Amino acid sequence: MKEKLQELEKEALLKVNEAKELKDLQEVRVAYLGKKGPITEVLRGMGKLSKEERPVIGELANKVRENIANELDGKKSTLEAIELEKQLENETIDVTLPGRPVQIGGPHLLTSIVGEIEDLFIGMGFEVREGPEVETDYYNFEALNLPKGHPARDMQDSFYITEDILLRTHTSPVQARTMGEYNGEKPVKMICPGKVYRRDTDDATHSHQFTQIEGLYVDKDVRMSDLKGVLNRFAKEMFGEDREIRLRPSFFPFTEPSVEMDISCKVCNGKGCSVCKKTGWIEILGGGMVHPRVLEMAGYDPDVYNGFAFGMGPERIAMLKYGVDDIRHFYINDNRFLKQYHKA
Ligand code: 2U9
Repeated sequence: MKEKLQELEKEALLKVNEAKELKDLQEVRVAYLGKKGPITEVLRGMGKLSKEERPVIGELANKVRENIANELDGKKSTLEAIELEKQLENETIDVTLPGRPVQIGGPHLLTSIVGEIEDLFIGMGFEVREGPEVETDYYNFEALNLPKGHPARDMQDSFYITEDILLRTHTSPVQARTMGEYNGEKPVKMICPGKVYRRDTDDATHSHQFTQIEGLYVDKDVRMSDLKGVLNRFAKEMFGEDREIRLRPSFFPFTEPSVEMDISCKVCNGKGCSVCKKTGWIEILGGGMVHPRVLEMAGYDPDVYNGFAFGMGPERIAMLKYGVDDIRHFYINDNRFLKQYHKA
């Protein structure tokens, strides 16, 4: 019995020594120290031993058991340390790997165009002014020679908030407010960019909300030729020095005389193509000499002061400049469209 126990101990310690993984150790533990293991069996069979043998074998069996358990625990710690080492090695982060590319944003095409137009007019001495998008009927219509019942009010179906308050249909009220602020005493030379609202059904060329940039120059002795000179410079800076402009007579309630301005078509160079509808010219903005009644209502004496005004839609300018075929591209915010216009 003594030899058997010593043999079992030797055998078990050898297996512990050979174990390569934690699961091997567990197998050894179950095989030698488990309830059905040989040492337990020896202890169970103690009753059959003589009185003298019993304590000797009992002590030895416990010792063997303890030795194997100690070895198992020692080896377990070693294997666990090796496993942890391996795991740390596998999970190491290679800080020298290149990072994932980050999508870089950029200004919206409309923001860029508005900024470009602003810069051009600032260069010609205009100041940039902004005003409220929620306007009074007075500043949006009345002060611009559009009294109640004027047919042009029907042309501009508007978003009314109350009978007297609406979302502005153009940026002209900002100019009317500025003239009022200057009190008819000093010249006005300004542009006003901003959002405007009209009750239109959205399609490729209409949007219920769009952008306008309007300009106003009020001073003593302002002439139509000043308007033509400023707009000619704008057109050439914006679309290229090789573009020509032409003014056609038109009508706006707030300007008299009124004009519309065309630029020569870049696609066909004035010969006529589908872009310019075979005319060789493309309409880009409207303008005229400020109506004396508008000057008067804002506190400027029309016998002393006069002025020119103009208005344009930056979406249309961008569409012509970059060949964008649908105004809704500006508002859908599809990054595949927008990122084409991000400058590097
Ligand atoms: C005041 C006096 C006169 C602003 C003007 C236009 C002509 C014009 C449109 C072009 C396309 C706007 O974007 S658009 O829909 N505008 O043609 N705007 S004259 O005249 C003013 C403004 C303010 C006090």
